[in-house]
Amino acid sequence: MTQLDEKLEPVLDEVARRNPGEPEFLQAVREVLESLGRVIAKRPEYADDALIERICEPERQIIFRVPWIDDKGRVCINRGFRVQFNSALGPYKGGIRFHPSVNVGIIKFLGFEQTFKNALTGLPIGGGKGGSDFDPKGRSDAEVMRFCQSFMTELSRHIGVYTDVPAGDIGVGGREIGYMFGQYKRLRNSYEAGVLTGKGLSYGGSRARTEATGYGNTYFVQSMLATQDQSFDGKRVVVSGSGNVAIYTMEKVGMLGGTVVACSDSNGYVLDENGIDLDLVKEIKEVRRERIAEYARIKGTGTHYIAGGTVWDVPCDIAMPSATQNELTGKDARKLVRNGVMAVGEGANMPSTPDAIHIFQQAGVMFAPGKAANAGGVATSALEMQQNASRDSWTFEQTEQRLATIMRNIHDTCAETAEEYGAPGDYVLGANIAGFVCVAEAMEALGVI
Ligand code: NDP
Ligand code: 2IT
Repeated sequence: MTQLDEKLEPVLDEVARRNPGEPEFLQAVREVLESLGRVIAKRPEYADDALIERICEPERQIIFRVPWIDDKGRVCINRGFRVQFNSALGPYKGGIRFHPSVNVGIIKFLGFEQTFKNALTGLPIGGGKGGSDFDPKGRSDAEVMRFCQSFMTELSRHIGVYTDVPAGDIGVGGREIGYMFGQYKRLRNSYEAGVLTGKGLSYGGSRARTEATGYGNTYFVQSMLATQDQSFDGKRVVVSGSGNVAIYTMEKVGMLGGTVVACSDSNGYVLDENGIDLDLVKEIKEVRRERIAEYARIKGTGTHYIAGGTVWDVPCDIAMPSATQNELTGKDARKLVRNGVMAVGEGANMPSTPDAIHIFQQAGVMFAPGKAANAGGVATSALEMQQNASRDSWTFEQTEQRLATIMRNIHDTCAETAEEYGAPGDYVLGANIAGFVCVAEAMEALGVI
């Protein structure tokens, strides 16, 4: 594992002291700090004025009560969060996650990652993240609506077109964004379309935003493969998850000639050697909101559902983790390497454990870290903000073209930065340094903030 520069050890110690019981946040900070040793060796001024310490401290953290009433008339309580991490480059920008595992440490790690990811897009957006420990599974549309309205009643005090612009993440898709936008509009008596992104096309959403994260990750991996004269054509691909990011990763991989043979949800995975039938996955997940086990039940012979298993047991050329943090462990990485994996593209945020990343890099597997590879979602959110600000609406082709160019630029920036700092091919280092330098330069220019 990369060693931490001794000048940065006290920074990490202080972050650990200040944020007890938040292992995911510490994991994300440690990974970035491990990359920064090379930066402060080259440009010592970045270690001045507690700049790195300031970057590790969120600008503002909001925690609130979300009371709501279920279909049986019972009062339920959840906890809501918004961590406004860094606004040096633009208004805070980042998704909202509804999942029972959400706590302040999870939201903080996501906000920290988001800050550098957003910088890498080259667009004027700061970093933030929000969410709740609300579990939408098994809830009726009416319950989800009442929850979203209550959540937004408090959140609306803290967001705005020029302040903070949330979007979706795990458990928050088009339905939830619609309910939240509806409530925001009522509370403000003002149609501020640009306050949320990921909106429906009928009320100010952008074409290609739904597809953007999965398509973007696939474009990133395509660029990475091209550096070794490889492509998706004829490759066997495994994708974890079967939500927004996973579905549109599978779609673009198929368009580029790859075959996705397995995908999953939190209960298990399905294997289909003929290639996953994406229309069926969309029907199960986007329309019926059912479990992936249904896939094998409907398809029958030739498909397998493995309850409780890990999708990383399936041999593949390319792995694209698209579910959640720390879903791909050192053990999984060793298995993938043994099975001949050549590239990994992280659609999810921090899905590979530090151990797993180390194993991939040591084995010479091309590795695309989430904060670069999944930036297409937030980049297209920024394009949605542009369209809302100019009261315009672009075609799918135009928007996807912008996304493809942005992803190519992020790839090239990460590759060139890794090269410049003496670690060619290390996209983790390239992404961390390039993202950091952007944020650090803006913060220096703005004085002690
Ligand atoms: P969705 O809610 O649409 O899908 C999430 C998928 O991951 C589901 O299949 C879900 O299974 C699975 N999953 C979630 N949590 C767990 C868990 N604890 N253990 C096992 N499986 C789990 O979310 P998205 O597709 O939007 O997000 C997926 C990942 O991509 C997240 O890490 C998110 O932060 C990241 N991301 C999302 C972006 C976006 O634009 N949406 C942009 C950039 C990154 P189940 O239904 O069983 O829970
Ligand atoms: O993690 C992410 O980048 C997202 N969930 C998307 C954020 C956004 O503002 O579009």
